[in-house]
Amino acid sequence: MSYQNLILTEEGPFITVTINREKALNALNQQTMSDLAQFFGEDLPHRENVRGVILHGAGDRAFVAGADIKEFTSLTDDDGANMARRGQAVFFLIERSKVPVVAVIQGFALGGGCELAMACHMRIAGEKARFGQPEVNLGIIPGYGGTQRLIQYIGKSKATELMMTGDMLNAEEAYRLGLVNHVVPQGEEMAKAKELLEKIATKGPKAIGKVIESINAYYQYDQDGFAKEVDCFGEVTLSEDFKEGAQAFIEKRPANFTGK
Ligand code: CO8
Repeated sequence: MSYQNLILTEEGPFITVTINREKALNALNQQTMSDLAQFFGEDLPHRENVRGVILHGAGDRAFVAGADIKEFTSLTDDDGANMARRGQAVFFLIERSKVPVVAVIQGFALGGGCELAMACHMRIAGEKARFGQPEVNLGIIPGYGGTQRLIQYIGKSKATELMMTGDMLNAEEAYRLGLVNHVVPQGEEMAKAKELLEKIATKGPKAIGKVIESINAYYQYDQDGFAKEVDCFGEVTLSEDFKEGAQAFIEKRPANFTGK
């Protein structure tokens, strides 16, 4: 299979998937989302000998700086909810993968990037990593599962604060709150991820798949939150504030929100 925005590097039983949009800080445009859906939905399930996947972003400035804001300006009325629904479906493919997926985070993991990292089974952060859900700066909310998964990882109080302020966590704070599994010096992220996956690869692959399935079941007791997020996301993408927020980002100026 071929991918426009992903680079696959195979090394023994492991595949490293690089999101390759360095100039846009690896922002998730629709092509990249399609590539991720193709890899995790169609390609990976047929590779029986794969024992782990590392997901990271090209360069050292960002894992992923969010959904591609430049694509937002052409959204039509129904697009917001549909994009959120489709994006959640892609991230469910990752979360439900039978082989472990480890996110390696260097630099920014913001918005959809933080949501992508949270859909992976584990996260290794470099010491300069930054995490956040800054969607409110654009007049929208997280739409790729962030309102649900951030609470699962760090608890409701801090998740609420982060999603309302758009503030970022540094790597140590993210570790202390339980968002990441390990923080390592810059340049050692990949080695740590490989070390982790090599250890897991010595265990029974079927058992690892069932660990993932069972852990995911813990969070399926109420999927209404995800549906609610889709509805809310659809609503905010219809607002004037959102148009203003996206335009202000592109024009590199502060947004002038009116609450409409
Ligand atoms: N989308 C598109 N382009 C981006 C994005 C993005 N999310 N982030 C950065 N870029 C681009 C910049 O526009 C810039 O491009 P150019 O050189 O052509 O102007 C390039 O990447 C480098 O960025 P900066 O010059 O801004 O780099 P800085 O080091 O000054 O700042 C930041 C880095 C802080 C990461 C800054 O770029 C930033 O704030 N980015 C936006 C972060 C953000 O708001 N992310 C959330 C987006 S919304 C989202 O993810 C919603 C998810 C759910 C979507 C549901 C379906 C629609």
